[in-house]
Amino acid sequence: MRDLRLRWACEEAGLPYNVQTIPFEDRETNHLMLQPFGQVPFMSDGELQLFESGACLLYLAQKTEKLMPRCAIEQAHTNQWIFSALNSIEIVSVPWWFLNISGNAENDLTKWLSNRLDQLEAILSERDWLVADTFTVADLLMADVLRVPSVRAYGNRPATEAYIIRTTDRPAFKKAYADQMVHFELADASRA
Ligand SMILES: N[C@@H](CCC(=O)N[C@@H](CS)C(=O)NCC(=O)O)C(=O)O
Repeated sequence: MRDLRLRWACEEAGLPYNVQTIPFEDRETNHLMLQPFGQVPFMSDGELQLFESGACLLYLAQKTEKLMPRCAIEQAHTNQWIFSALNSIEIVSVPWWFLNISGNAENDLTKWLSNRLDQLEAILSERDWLVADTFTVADLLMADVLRVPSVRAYGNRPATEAYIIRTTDRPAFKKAYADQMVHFELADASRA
């Protein structure tokens, strides 16, 4: 779930936060004012109400150098890789994943995704992090897009695999992930 991205960013940045659950039932009446497409995640910070995980991450990143360098050029490069993760990788990986789980494993998106992942593998073979030799919110997002089990298991791309391990080995990811699992379990139990 894409809400993990926001948790993970807050953990990396040491920002206090709390997570709430919103039911997917009756989205027309209880959800659309907060997220016009009825999706999650969305967030608030004081008066600010924000949706789109990429926009939320960029907002959080402006609060701390731990997520984005302060140098204008490096910020531009962070933005660039944020858009790449969403608009060059996830734009293919999500429809590909959807076709796969709905029984269309032989689909035309496979070649497209494969090409994108190979191109990214070439980049990740040459460096540990996407921007400025350091972990940024762009790595957080790219790793979250890539770590989807079917996407990461698809093909042999050792640099990409090492990158996902490097990013998800971070204490902030581990805490965010563990907390999210507990959150889901409690939410399921309260619905049962
Ligand atoms: N572009 C949105 C996508 C959000 C999204 O697809 N969220 C999923 C859950 S991870 C969702 O709410 N799906 C239900 C739906 O699209 O109706 C973002 O990055 O925030």
